[in-house]
Order: sequence, then structure tokens, then C-alpha cells
Amino acid sequence: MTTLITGGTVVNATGRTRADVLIDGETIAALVAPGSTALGHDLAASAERVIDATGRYVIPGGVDVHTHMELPFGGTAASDTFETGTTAAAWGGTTTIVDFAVQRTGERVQDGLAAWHEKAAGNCAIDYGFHQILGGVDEDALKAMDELVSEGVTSFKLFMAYPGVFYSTDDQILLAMQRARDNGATIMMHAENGPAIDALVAQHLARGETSPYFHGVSRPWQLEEEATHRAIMLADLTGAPLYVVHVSAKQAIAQIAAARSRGLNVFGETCPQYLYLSLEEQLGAPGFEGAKWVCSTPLRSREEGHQDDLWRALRTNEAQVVSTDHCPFCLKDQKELGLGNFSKIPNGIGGVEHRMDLLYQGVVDGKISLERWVEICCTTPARMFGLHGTKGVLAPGADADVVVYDPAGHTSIGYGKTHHMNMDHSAWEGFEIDGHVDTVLSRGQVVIDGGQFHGRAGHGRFLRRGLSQYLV
Ligand code: DUC
Ligand code: ZN
Ligand code: ZN
Ligand code: ZN
Repeated sequence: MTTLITGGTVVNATGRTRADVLIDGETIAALVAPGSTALGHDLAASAERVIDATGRYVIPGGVDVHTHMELPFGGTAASDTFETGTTAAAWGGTTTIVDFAVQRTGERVQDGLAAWHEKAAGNCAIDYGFHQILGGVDEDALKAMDELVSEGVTSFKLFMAYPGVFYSTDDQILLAMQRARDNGATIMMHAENGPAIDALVAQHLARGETSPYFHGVSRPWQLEEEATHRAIMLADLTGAPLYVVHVSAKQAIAQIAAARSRGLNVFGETCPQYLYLSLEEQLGAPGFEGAKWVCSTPLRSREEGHQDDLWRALRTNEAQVVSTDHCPFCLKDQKELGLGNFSKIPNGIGGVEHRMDLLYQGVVDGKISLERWVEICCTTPARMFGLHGTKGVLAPGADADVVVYDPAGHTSIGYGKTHHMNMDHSAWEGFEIDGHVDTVLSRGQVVIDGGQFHGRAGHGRFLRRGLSQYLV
């Protein structure tokens, strides 16, 4: 099947141009100047399918390198399956996810990964890869790291938060980083000082401060800055590449910026919730509503300027990637586990469907350029995690993962379940976006068009990733 996307403005991280996109089967065959006869024939006449993108942007499909489908957390599990979550992603113009396989305590790393393959295989509407969460670092886990790298799982997440659940001590982090330096993997870090947070949580609860707002108050920016700094020092010492996930504090960004200016392979990711939402709004939410915005790292104070600083950091490349940390829980029976005790609210916000739109609003609002939107949402995440060449770029030979985005369109995120994620609410209720995802192709197949889902669970393939292409 050949497809021609005509009349649009093709936007890559490197620039924009008026061009038609010729797709042959699953890959992009050529970008051609409109009306070109360069290929020796009238492309529009010979293509089996023509998609009219007049007046719209044609961009690479979004690459969301931080999702948690079915993540077990606090006695429950994230509510999106690979089928519902990847379908919602497609609706929002995301055509690749990299999800976190979990090694539970006491389990072999390889068995944790195998369980994730089983959850995802045959169920995904778009292509997917895995990072591996290490539930502990011992000799077996270190050996498993080498094995996983050879199987295309080339990044490992460690937690400096959540003692007793996912937590790694500094000596374990050091050993994992040494291994990553040797096998080329990237270490992804949840950088918050978990033991100090646990002490603060206990003090708030003892004072009867139990509402969702105190989740944020018990995780102050100092404990994010401190952990970020500690992780950077360990990365410097060992020579491992370090990618700090879900940065929300401007002081943590400053640590990353300082490390980068010293030439270290240290990278920063943030998420839409840290760009738009704040602790003040969580405080103002009635009743238990604030539970919708309980995630870690937490939302930060708008008054302190974290949101503005994160946008600035995205512009200046102090932060490189925007992912969602998609980790959805319903209010009913899930978030409600923390009624009367904020520390029992499962941590996470669902957003895999809204990232491309929310960041496009940043273009409309003059916070980032059109090309930077594509760079931080598509191109850099693909390069950072070994998918460049196939994902995150519109170029000959790349997978035909394409979004036709309408800057004159509009997207309203309503109240309750007005989206496609498996949640009974949304953290983004009431958001209005000055743009719209019109058409989405995944490896040459139309999956979204005309307000309809045309994809299928099982179309998505596992992506064996290479090493990061962001390093020298
Ligand atoms: N943060 C979240 O908000 N959810 C899952 C895990 C995490 O670190
Ligand atoms: Zn995390
Ligand atoms: Zn996460
Ligand atoms: Zn439209």
C-alpha cells in the first residue's frame, strides 16, 4: 500500500517545509516538494491512498518514553492495560511508548521482564519498548543488566524514593551505574530522598494532616534537589549516563544544568503536569478532589516559579524530553484507598492521551517553538533511548508513524470520562487546547482518522532498542 500525505507543512526538529510525504508499506519512502515529478511520475495520481493535510502540520508520531501500564502500586494497579493505554495514546498522536517493566522484590529481573512481555504482546495498538525497573541490585541483577541490553532493553530505572517498595540504596546505585558505564545502558533515576520523605509523611499524619494536599507538602523541593545532586555525583564518579525522570523542581533542573555545563551525560525529563498544574490548585480543590493530582515527584508551588522555569529549561535544552509518567488510577476504589490518609493514595496521573496537545498549547502560548515541540516530544526521546532512524523523525527509511495536526482545530478535555484512558476522571479536566490531532498513522496504517479509531490491538510491535544515540 502506498500513501501520499499532501499539502501539509512537514515539521521535524530541524525545521519545517512544505512537502508531501510518500509512504510505501510501513516506512516513509520520500519527502517531496508539492507537485514534484522527481520520482518520475505523478505521485498523487499513483498513490493508492491520499490524505489531504492542507493547512495542517505533518509531524512524526509522538514518542512517550515514560508510561506505567498496569503498574502495581499500593495494593492496586494502574488502571490502563496495554490495550486501553496504547489506544488512548494513539488518539492523542503518540505512536510509540516505552513502558517500565517491573522486577518485584525477590523476583529475577528476567522474570519481571518476561511478565511485561506477556502483558503487552498482542495487546498494543502502537509500537512499544521497555525500560527495566530494578527492584534491588545484587550480582544476579547486575548480570541481568548485560543480558537485557542485548535484548533491546537498554535503560534501567532506580528509585531513591519509596523505601521498602522500589528503593535502592546509594551503594546499589553505584554498582548499577558502574555496570551501565560498562555495557552502555542509561540509568534513569527517580530522584527524591525517600527516607527523609517518609519521616515528614509520618509527622504530617501524626498532626492529623491527612488530605491529598499534604502529599505535596511532605515531598519538598529540597529533597528532590538533594537526590538529584547525589545521583549526578554518583554518575560523575562512575561515568554512567544519567537521565533524571519527572523533574518538577526548578532547583533540580539547576543541578542538571550545572552537570551538563560540566560536560556530563546528564539529562532531564519533565511532564505536562509539572508545566501546567500546581500545589496551590491542589490545595484549593474541594474535598478529596486533590487526589487526582497526587503523583511523585509532586506538583510544585506556582508562586515559587517552578512551572515557568521548566518551560524556560525546555527552551534552553537544560531539559530535553517531555514524557507523561502515565500512571492512571480511578478515584473510585483506587485513589479512594487514601481517604483519611494521603500516603495511601496511589501515586500517578494519567495523561498519555494529552501530551502532544498540551505541549502544542505551549507553542500557541509562545513558550516553545513548533520545531522544539517536535524535538522534545518525538525526536529526542527516540534518540535518547536508541530508536532514532525509525521513530521520532519524518525522513526516508523511518517508520511511517505520522500525525496530521490541525492548528485551527480545538480539543476540549471535559469532566469525568471524556477521554479514552481507563479512568473515571482526568487530571486535565477543563483544559482547552488550540489544536487538534486529526489523523494518526502507525507504521503506515491509519489508526485515527475522522474522529474514529481504525487501529487494532496487536498491531503494535515490541521495539528492540539500541543504546542511547544522544551520547558521544
Ligand atoms: N510516580 C508516580 O507518580 N507514579 C508511579 C511511580 C512514580 O514514581
Ligand atoms: Zn518515578
Ligand atoms: Zn514513573
Ligand atoms: Zn481538525
